[in-house]
Amino acid sequence: AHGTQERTLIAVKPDGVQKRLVGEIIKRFEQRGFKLVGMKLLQASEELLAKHYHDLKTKSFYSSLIDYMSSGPVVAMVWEGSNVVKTSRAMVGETNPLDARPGTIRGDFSVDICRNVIHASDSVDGAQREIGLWFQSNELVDWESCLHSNTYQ
Ligand code: DGI
Repeated sequence: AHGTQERTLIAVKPDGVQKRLVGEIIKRFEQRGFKLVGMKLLQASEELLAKHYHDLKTKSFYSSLIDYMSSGPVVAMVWEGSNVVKTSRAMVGETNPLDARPGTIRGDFSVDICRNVIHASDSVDGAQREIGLWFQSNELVDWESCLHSNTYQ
């Protein structure tokens, strides 16, 4: 149960907050057995979003993406566990909700690529970079799980 511990950045996007999906999303990560080590509700600045999405700066949809992501509050979280980066991408589903399978978060709660409910880091290195953008180190809490079974990470 205690393999290599990874961390990932999960963010409930403004449409996810508006659709009251914060609790549902937290529930899925808790039930999967991951450990919550950081969480906050914030209005993301354009400066933060520009850093977060720097890869996409040349894309045609970039400015609408920044407008959407800054249109309302986001819930940013850091989840920890073995293989959490890859597993959370599987839980989230494909970028385009039309390709996301039922049972995934995007496949269950969205239909539009411009409002796809949730962000999840796509690599261990990317996660580290993103966590550094969204959180100060003193906002992350290291706590020991007292449930030492195979159920919890
Ligand atoms: O890691 P993902 O969020 O699954 O995907 P990504 O990092 O390639 O893109 C970041 C976000 O940008 C994505 O969640 C939605 C938006 N996006 C990506 N590709 C397109 C897009 N938006 C539009 N309108 N069209 C796209 O082709």
